[in-house]
Amino acid sequence: NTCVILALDVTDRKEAIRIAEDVREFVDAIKVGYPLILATGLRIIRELAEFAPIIADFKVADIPNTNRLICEQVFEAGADAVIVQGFTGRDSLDACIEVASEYRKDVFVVSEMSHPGGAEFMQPVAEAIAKMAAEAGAFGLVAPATRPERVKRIRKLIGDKLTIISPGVGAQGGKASDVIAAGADWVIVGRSIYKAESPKEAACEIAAEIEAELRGEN
Ligand code: BMP
Repeated sequence: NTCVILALDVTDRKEAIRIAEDVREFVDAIKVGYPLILATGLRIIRELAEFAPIIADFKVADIPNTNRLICEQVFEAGADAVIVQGFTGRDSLDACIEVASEYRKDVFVVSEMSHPGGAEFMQPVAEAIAKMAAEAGAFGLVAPATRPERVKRIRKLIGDKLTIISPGVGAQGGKASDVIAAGADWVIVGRSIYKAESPKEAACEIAAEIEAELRGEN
C-alpha cells in the first residue's frame, strides 16, 4: 500500500501505458478521466487495468436515470470505481451506488474541489455532501489536498466510514504528507508524476514521504 493514486491525464495511448507500467510498484490505483478516454477510447480502461485498479473519473452529475446509464457503461468497460459529483442530490447518488453494488464496484463522491474556485460555491455545501455520501453508503470521498484543514474537518464529520482520496498534491500546491496527516487515505497525483523526467522516481518519492509521515518521522 503506497497511498498514491496516479491521475493519468495524458492523451497518448502509448505514453499512458508506458507510464502506468513504469510506476506500477509505487501506485495503488490509476485514475483515468476525460482527457485520456476522449483521446483514446474506453478500451484504455482494460489496457491499464493490467497494471492497477482503475478509478474512472467522469464526475457523473446528472439525473438518476442518466447516471445509471453512465455508470453501467463505466463498469462494463472494466473500471473498479467511478467518481461522481454530490451536488446533484441523494437520488442521483443512489442511482450510481445501486449500479456499483450490482457490479460490486465502488463510488467516490466529490465534496469540494481542490482548485481556488472550489471554495466559491462548493465549500459551503461540502459538509452536507460528505454526510449524504456517508448515509448513502458511498465508498469514499474526493477532498482537496490544497486545503488540508478542510480534509481534517470532513474526516472529523464522517469518522472512519469513508475512504478519502485527495487531489491537489504537487502541481496545485498541496503536500502529500500534510493531507495524509489531516486524514486522507490516498493522495491523487497527476502532473508531478506523469510530467516528471522519471515518473517512477517521482511516484517513489511521494510514496516514501507518505510512509515517513505514517511512521511518525515527519
Ligand atoms: P494534478 O496532480 O496534475 O493537479 O492532477 C489532479 C487530478 O485530480 C486531475 O485529474 C484533476 O482533474 C483531478 N481533481 C482535482 O485536481 N481536484 C478535484 O477537486 C477533483 C479532481 O478530480
